[in-house]
Amino acid sequence: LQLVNDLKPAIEHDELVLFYQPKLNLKLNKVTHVEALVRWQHPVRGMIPPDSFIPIAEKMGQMNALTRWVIDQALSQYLQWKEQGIELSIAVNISAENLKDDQFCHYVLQAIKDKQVPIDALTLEITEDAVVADPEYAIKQLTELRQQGLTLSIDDYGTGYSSLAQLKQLPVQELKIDKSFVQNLMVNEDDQIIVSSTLQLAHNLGLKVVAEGIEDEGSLKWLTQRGCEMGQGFYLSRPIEAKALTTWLSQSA
Ligand code: G
Ligand code: G
Ligand code: NA
Ligand code: MN
Repeated sequence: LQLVNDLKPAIEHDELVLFYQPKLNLKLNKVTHVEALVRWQHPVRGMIPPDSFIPIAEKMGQMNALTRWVIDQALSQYLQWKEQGIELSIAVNISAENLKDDQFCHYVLQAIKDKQVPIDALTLEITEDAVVADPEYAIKQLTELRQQGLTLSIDDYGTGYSSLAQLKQLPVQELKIDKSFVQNLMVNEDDQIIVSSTLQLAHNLGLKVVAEGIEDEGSLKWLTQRGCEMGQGFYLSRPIEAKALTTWLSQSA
């Protein structure tokens, strides 16, 4: 709790930093997207992972400030990469509180306009549970963002409590299969069945699929062979700082 009393000053004092994890386009074998993941470089406690402060920030009503910072930062990074000739679309994680904020849509669209980035510079990753909190209002906001051309993605698919009926109403283009089904893909037959079925379901609904939690070459091949569009995981790269990602890209090209 004491930590979170520090979060607003932490934003002001530039103690937060975004790490980026590549999302590999499995058809092109090319990194076209990255996911932004926040870390807190605390002056005393050192690097604090998001699991240690995001859940508390949610409870303390600080996620709107945090997400706004993340979006601004991500769009600036998009422009920096673009200047270096690197085109990377950036995915940002959205929480339940953001979808309840009646200024959320406006903020996102205005940020895109102010920074003069194309609408596909940004993808929003939304967990099923973020929508479940207030589905009607969440769907209203997401529909508005979709109508403006933003790419929306369902995160951690398969771990939430939403029904297929609710999922059907979400105006999303992408589904991320949760890492818990992917991490042990090569040794767990049930996971293979779940992932194959999810790929079919998603494709039949016209959604692209991202598999997260790819930890070995076998899983990467298995997913590529079955038409999974994108892959993300420690086997490819951990989340790393922007500079390190630039280097990683030039070495893996
Ligand atoms: O990066 P890491 O794997 O440690 O992230 C742990 C959790 O924190 C994940 O569930 C991730 O979605 C969440 N997380 C990381 N950055 C953000 C962020 O900017 N906003 C939100 N809402 N969640 C984030
Ligand atoms: O909840 P969300 O999907 O946004 O969380 C992403 C989290 O998953 C990040 O904390 C990231 O560090 C973690 N992650 C990404 N790839 C892998 C992986 O291959 N294995 C494991 N165990 N975690 C991963
Ligand atoms: Na995510
Ligand atoms: Mn996820």
